[in-house]
Amino acid sequence: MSTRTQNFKVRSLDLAPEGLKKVEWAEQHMPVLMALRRKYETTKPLQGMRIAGCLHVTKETAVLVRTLRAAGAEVAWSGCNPLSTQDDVAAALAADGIPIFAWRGLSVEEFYWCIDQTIAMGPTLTLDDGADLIFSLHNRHPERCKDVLGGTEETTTGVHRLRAMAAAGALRYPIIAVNDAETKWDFDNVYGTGQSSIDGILRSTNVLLAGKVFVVAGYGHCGKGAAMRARGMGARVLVTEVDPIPALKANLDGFQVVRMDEAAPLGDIFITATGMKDVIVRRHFEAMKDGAIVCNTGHYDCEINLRDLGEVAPSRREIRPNTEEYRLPDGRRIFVLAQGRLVNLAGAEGHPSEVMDMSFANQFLSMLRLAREGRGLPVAVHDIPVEQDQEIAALKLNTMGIEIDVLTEDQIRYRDDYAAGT
Ligand code: 3DD
Repeated sequence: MSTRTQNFKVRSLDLAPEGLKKVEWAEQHMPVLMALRRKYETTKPLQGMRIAGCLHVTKETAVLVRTLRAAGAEVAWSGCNPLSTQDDVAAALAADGIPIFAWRGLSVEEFYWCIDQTIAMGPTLTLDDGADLIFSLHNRHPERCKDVLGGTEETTTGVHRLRAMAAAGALRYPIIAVNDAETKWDFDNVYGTGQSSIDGILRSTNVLLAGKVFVVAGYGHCGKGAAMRARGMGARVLVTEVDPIPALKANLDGFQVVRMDEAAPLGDIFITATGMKDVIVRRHFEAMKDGAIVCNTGHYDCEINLRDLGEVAPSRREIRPNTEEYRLPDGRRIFVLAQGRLVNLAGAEGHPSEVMDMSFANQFLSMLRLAREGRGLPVAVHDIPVEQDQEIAALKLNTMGIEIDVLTEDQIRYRDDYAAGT
């Protein structure tokens, strides 16, 4: 049972000491966010702000929460996925006085109850990953929206939904699309997902990747990362797509592009990274070889149709933590990781701290921007300013001790001289 006290609900406070050590480890690998914490902990520009956050409770998120609080904000937190909360980290935040409502394995009803506890705090800013918090505010607590200066969104699926919401005229406050920052999208989604998805598969199965046929559904930033790292481990990678442009990119990156119907009988390991539902369905399961491993690294658990699998494979059992064996009538076994939820967070610890450092620097700076100018921003989905991307990338390079060249005045004149000719 979880521990319920007046202002948090976590698995058990006893886990706090272990969680604190994880957070300290992450702080050592997030130099950009720590530099921003030192820069703003005196002036406290978020003083008076109440931030409701709904984002995977990991050691990296704890560093973000502590940085927001150091900048003066009151912060209340829930997880954005029923299986991704690291219970010891949640306990460390609770022990540190953060109103946090999150534990691994909560039900869907409890998931929304946790979000509601953070809404009850009366947020003036929201920080979301998958738009469940924003959607809950708009749909179930619309009276609270008038007090919200603005919000941010961390992931591709969330930004897509919020752009649709804005287009439908249903959005009630401005949103900054943190996911679409170059220093997030091109790093967290590619290098983070690439490493953490393989990490989740290996922690759940410990299978050898070398020589295996590794099927990646979706060649967006996340799928590209997973394909790149699986190839690096010696797997033979097949890519499936519905969009001709990423399909072409995959082909020119040296991956064989096929339809899922062709991949189904060939694959040893399948990972979905599409953001779309029903990517792997009944007919694919029926065609798979004995021992096929299926997992997902997209935000929601709709990409692998487990209802279909349950119908063709009525017998199932947990054969390893995070690994369920579905047995078909003819004896073939299909293994599903993390109940079809994002395998990198539900099966491992999510992306490494070094890439989350930049994602969360974007979150932090976007919170500052909304606190300063949220009221004046149009109710729409906004990109982060290019200067912010440049600032974060330069800060990151600096922490790595990497120096780059600088354009001379003459070169800048040349670049902007449209009459320069050949
Ligand atoms: N996400 C992946 N790893 C994470 C970590 N270590 N902490 C917090 C969140 C983490 C999810 C993000 O990559 C988010 O950008 C997404 O879902 O796209």
